[in-house]
Amino acid sequence: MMKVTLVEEARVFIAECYKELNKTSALAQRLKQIECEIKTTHTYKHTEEELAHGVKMAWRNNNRCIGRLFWQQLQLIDARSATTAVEVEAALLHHIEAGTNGGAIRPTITVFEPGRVRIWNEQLIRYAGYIVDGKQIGDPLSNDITKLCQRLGWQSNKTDFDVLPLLFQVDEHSPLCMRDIPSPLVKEVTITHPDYPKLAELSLKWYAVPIIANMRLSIGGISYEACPFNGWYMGTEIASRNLVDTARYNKLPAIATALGIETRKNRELWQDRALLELNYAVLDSYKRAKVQMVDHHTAAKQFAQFESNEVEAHREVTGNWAWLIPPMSPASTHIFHQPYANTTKTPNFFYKKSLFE
Ligand code: HEM
Ligand code: NRG
Repeated sequence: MMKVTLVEEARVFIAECYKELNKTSALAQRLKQIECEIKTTHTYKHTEEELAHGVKMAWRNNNRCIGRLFWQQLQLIDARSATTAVEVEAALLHHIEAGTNGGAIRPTITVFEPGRVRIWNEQLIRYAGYIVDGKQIGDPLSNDITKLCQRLGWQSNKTDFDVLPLLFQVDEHSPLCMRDIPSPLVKEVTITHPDYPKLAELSLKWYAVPIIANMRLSIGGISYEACPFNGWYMGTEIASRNLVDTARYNKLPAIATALGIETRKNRELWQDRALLELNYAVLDSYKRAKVQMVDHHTAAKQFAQFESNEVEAHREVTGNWAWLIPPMSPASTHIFHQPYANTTKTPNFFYKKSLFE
């Protein structure tokens, strides 16, 4: 396959972007200027307006995301001028605060200059994981980064829910910076069930806002390697996966016991009954705590609205079926009953090589 050049990728993005922004009259001049800039510097810089729209397109194009109805609401924080550890830390803490917004979560993305900042955290807020005396404590997904933090001098109480520090470099040659997140910035929700007080005795909780920090954002041939972004949670992410997967918190048997459900026979559906009540408890707990969260039925309805909006806008809806169906009662949503073209449009978010390998 012939290599697509930066100029070509820039051309395609800028043309689409300016069309969507009703700025086609400025297109020719901007393209000429970008071509000049690439000739002399081998790269080009997006204007803030291009970046603000490019990040929205990237969200809109992500095949795995069921939350895309709200793509136009994404707030950009342009942190391309952050170059020192103090500035990067301030930008990350500001994102946590602005995105959380006291529980009225704002979909937010912070974009750092390409090829500079490296964030080691998978999400800005994540619980640590340890193996102590052969027993797992906390989130097993975090065992590697937790070990690294400990090697760098991080001390913790070794509970199931220790919030990891921020871990980043200002560029690839700089030392790792490790900074605790001030706890007032970390909103958390304790999980209770209105009808089963015993569930509270498991002391389960989760943080309010998922802020994914380990993906790469590609816009018009430019790769933004540090671009933490957040929306709000769909209940199943926590109640059908994080607290339940055997490779995560693995709490289903304990939950069934707390609910007084017998766990001996598969065909009595104890797993399904426990999952249902945990999902109910998580949604109810976030509601009581006034932290925004969507249930999977509402999210699927919102996604249906997104699909019809896209048809209206004459854009093809692409999707990854296996990721779009919720992990609970998938066949109760329309998504289950139709296929999606899993082709990749850009701008988009991509995985990058793990920094731990
Ligand atoms: C994936 C929901 C906002 C980008 C997902 C997933 C869910 C979801 C349920 C699947 C996650 C999983 O199974 O682990 C939502 C909801 C949002 C939202 C309810 C509320 C506003 C956003 C925003 C962005 C975004 C603001 C980016 C600007 C993505 C991406 C993935 C994803 C890139 C795929 C992650 C991966 O490949 O690992 N979303 N999302 N989402 N979402 Fe969203
Ligand atoms: N399942 C992960 C989060 C993945 C993205 N989900 C969102 N994204 N809701 C978890 O922590 O459970 N978002 O940007 O809101």
